[in-house]
Amino acid sequence: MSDIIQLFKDRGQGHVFTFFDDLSADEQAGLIAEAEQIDLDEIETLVSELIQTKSAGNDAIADELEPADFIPLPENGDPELWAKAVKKGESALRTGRVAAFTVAGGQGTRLGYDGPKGTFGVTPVLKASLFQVFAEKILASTRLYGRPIPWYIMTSIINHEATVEFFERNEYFGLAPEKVHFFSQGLMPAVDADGKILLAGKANIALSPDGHGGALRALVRSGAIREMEADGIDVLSYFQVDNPLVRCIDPAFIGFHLMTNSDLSSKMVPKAYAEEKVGVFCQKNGEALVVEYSDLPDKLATELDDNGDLRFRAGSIAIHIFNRAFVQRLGSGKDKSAKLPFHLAHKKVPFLDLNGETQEPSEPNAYKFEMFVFDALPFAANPTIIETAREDDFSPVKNAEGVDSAQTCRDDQLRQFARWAAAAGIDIETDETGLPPFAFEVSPLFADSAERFVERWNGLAAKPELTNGVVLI
Ligand code: UD2
Repeated sequence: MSDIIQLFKDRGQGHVFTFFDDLSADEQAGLIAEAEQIDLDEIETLVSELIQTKSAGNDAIADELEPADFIPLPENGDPELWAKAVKKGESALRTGRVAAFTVAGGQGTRLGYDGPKGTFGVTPVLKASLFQVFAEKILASTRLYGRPIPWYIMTSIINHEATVEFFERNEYFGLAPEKVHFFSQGLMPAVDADGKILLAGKANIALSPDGHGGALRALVRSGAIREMEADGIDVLSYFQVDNPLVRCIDPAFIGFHLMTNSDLSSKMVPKAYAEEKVGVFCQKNGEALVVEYSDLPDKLATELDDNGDLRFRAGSIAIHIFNRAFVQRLGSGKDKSAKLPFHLAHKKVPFLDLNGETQEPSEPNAYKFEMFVFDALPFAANPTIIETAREDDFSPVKNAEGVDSAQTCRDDQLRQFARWAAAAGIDIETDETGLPPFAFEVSPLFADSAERFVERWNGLAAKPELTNGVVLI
């Protein structure tokens, strides 16, 4: 018997091999390979610490939390400091120190879209995909600063092949293919309430991605970090696949990160309302951390300060800059004192029972374990948080309808294009929210900021009329 089967039996997980003798040689090898990826010590610890121990409850942390400090926008703070940051960031870009990094391994279940989320069409006229928008922003920065900006994309077993195929089919949207790197994130098994690992089929364990926090170890395991080191890259600009408004490459943000010698920098926006589904930047015993919305006690989420603003208002919009050496330290797992914790998710997971029958549970039956990338914050030296304007950095597509949907994101893109047009003196009538009455589009290759738009527009010999369906490329 294979050692791994014996090991699973000894650790009370032998049922994973119940149907082993019915499998073909290939299937047996596949199941063994899946089992070998699982760290049974880790699973045992997680089951005893997260499932079998009752948590102390949210209110226990409430007394220790303080709002985190952040650098306000220039109009609320120090414009000279921002100008210095922009210069510093631009210089890092001109010397080729920066890579872009997108986490795109999630399942995107809420959107109800069948395919990698990055392939979802989001722009108002062309319905260009999220990946295309990011690619063009990166290409625009590459042209502006005269140095290639490598792009690392983390996928998962669910969407890796389809993602790579999408880029190939679209000729990498004009980027140099050798500068676009894909790697798959790690997996964790789902377990039942007794900590037993679930089977997805006779030859498969119920495995799912290990959360975006898995990015740190995946960056190390895949060799990406070593490659960056060889290329002289030490700044990783991190963003999620669901947010086409993000400034993928933001010189001011990069500059602040470098000026403060930070291991991990983050952007915040003031929360729009107390229940908004974003994590909140806090401090505990002098250390910065993000408390996820579901973990923030209600009394803190709704507390007001003396000005009548939310006291805990620094919303995390999942835009960060990582220092390469910091990723290496956390992702290699060598520093035992700096390990991302796992979070528990109680979910409905279809599984094969021990009679070989597939069960489709109607209630949550299983626990999944996920790491969150922002849990790296307490381990970071000089964590820096800067404010950003929501309308220029954040409008995610998460849901099929309602808030954070394709519709709200389309409207936010249109408002941005209309603001840029207004900055160039173009007269477009908008409603009171800034939304124009027709759809037009500005490709990032034409302009990816108001300043750039004005410059490009003024340089056009023949200026088109901005009407319905017009696209500036
Ligand atoms: C995330 C943040 C939330 C806020 C919000 C902003 C968490 C837990 N919460 O909420 O605080 O910042 O975003 O939009 O992150 N992903 C992977 N692998 C995985 C899981 C997720 O790559 O195993 C990627 C996924 O493809 C997406 C991103 O991580 O790009 C966010 O995942 P999500 O949609 O689960 O996060 P959400 O909306 O709960």
